[in-house]
Amino acid sequence: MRKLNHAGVALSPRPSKFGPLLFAGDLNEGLNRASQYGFEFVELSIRSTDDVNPSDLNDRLEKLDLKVSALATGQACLFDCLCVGSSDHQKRRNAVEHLKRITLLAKAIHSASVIIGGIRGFLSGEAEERLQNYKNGVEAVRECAFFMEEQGIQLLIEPINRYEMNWILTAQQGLEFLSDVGIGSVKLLLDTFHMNIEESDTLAALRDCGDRLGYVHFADNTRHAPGTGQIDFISILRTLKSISYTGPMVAEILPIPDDLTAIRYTAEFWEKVQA
Ligand code: LER
Ligand code: MN
Repeated sequence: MRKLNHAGVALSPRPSKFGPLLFAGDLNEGLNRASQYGFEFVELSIRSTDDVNPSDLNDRLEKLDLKVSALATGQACLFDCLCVGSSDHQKRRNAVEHLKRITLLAKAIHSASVIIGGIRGFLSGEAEERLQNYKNGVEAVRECAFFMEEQGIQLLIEPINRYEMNWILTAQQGLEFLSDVGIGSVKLLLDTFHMNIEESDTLAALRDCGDRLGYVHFADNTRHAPGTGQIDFISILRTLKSISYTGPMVAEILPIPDDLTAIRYTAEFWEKVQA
């Protein structure tokens, strides 16, 4: 099997009720299979910094010729109330401190980036109150971005669809948020599953991001392996090429029909489109 350059799969070291993660609770199996199929990257969805042992993981990664493309952080908001958009000052502080610990973990396992997606949580309130909560969220992310910049870790902001989140749903809103944060190194992560719900023109949204796009999640409209549904990935790949995108392309998909078949379908998709 040849190396699937730039391609990766999203895994979770612990079992998780958050669905689109392969081999959740069996990291070793996930790493073995990712390596067997030739993926360059794994992304790890981390609920707590205790989820992995950095030195053991570094050994495994080296043996299996894998790199960690990013640490995803949403589980901490979903399950532990550590949410960046919280209206409660102390809860926001806890989320920021948690993200700083995750940043140090990223550094220890040579992960290039940390994702702020689901960890934003919901913005509460109407009008002025909501605007204040948004501004507090911007401040919290700016503090994380400064810290990550100092540590040499890329911060990625992921727009997420309306059924899971109520702020930063589209690429355009993501770009506005980046300009509110005002730190040039922060980039966007776009997820084809969310884009299929929120964008009126996915290809134009990718083009509008240009070099502010730092990472892409690949999943089909069903959130199954890319290539198994209705999304036109050939046009997406062509558009990514046209904006000179060379970053990670990570399948964040449901383990359907099962983990092994889902990772195999993903590898077959990349074999086909890279042929
Ligand atoms: C995370 O990458 C994601 O895509 C979201 O669905 C998280 O809630
Ligand atoms: Mn995603």
